[in-house]
Amino acid sequence: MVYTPFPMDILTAIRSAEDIVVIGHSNPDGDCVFSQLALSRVLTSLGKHVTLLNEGPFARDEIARFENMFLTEAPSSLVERNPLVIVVDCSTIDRPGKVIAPFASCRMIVLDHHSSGEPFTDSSLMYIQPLSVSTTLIVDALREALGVPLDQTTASYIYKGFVTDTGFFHFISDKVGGETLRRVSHLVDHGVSPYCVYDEMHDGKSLSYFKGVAGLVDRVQSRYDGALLYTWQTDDDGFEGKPADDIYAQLLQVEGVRVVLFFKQKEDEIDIGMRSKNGSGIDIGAFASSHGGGGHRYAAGAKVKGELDDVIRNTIEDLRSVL
Ligand SMILES: [Mn+2]
Repeated sequence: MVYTPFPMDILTAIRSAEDIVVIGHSNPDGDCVFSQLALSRVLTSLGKHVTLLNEGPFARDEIARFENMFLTEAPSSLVERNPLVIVVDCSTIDRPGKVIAPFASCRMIVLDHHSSGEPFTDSSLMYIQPLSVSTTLIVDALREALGVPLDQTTASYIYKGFVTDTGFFHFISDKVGGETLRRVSHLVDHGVSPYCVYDEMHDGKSLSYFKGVAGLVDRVQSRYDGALLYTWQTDDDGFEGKPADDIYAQLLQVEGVRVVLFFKQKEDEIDIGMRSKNGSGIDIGAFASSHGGGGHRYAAGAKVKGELDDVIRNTIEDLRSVL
């Protein structure tokens, strides 16, 4: 059973709260944004006053149009009301960035599915389920526990987080059981069209985006007899859009590959996106954790200060023992 019963403290805290702030991680992805949006609808239907906080940026195409539903800073009037805080899709307290600091003394519920991390609230207010393929499915389980009926818009948010984190059904192992897909079938019964959502979340890219992706693929380097493939993007590339997921999807299909790394220069920091191949036996989340980052078994990341060349060289060297 993936979705074990929710701690009574979580349900009681939500039922008795008037003001609730829902916080997600900075640089949000679809699972984070749609978890916040779905949870907001569930809580609003219970009569709660809900504020969505996320410092952004809302850089990905599929979430950009929802930006106006979020505050990027905590209003002091809200902090003074001592709201209940619910943090979603965050495994450590630094993931939300600066928006969480004003609420340090508030009661905090954490809903997450990352396999690594540092607890940052009372254990009775945490619901951490690494076997949940997305945080939106945890929100769906919470909705059910609170006795809130599903509606089409909430179902579409839950589905969009699910497809973001599963690469549209790709990264689902048998360990998560039929329970996961039964939850998804319920979403379809409530009016979600998988076909339409796929198109909605992929269409509208420019041709120059794909030429840019081709350029990044063109510079891919292979190490450890092809077990590692990596590429990089610098500020000078002037790239529009977020190519990482398209890069991973292609490179993870190459014969013999076990790990794909994508280095992205952001001013004085390098963002390292990491993926390991299903069946490779490599827990890239654990590797990311040992480099100050975190994530899941097959998908993780870390931010490292330094020059691009140095970070690439050091990371590749550190992977030697893993590969
Ligand atoms: Mn997630």
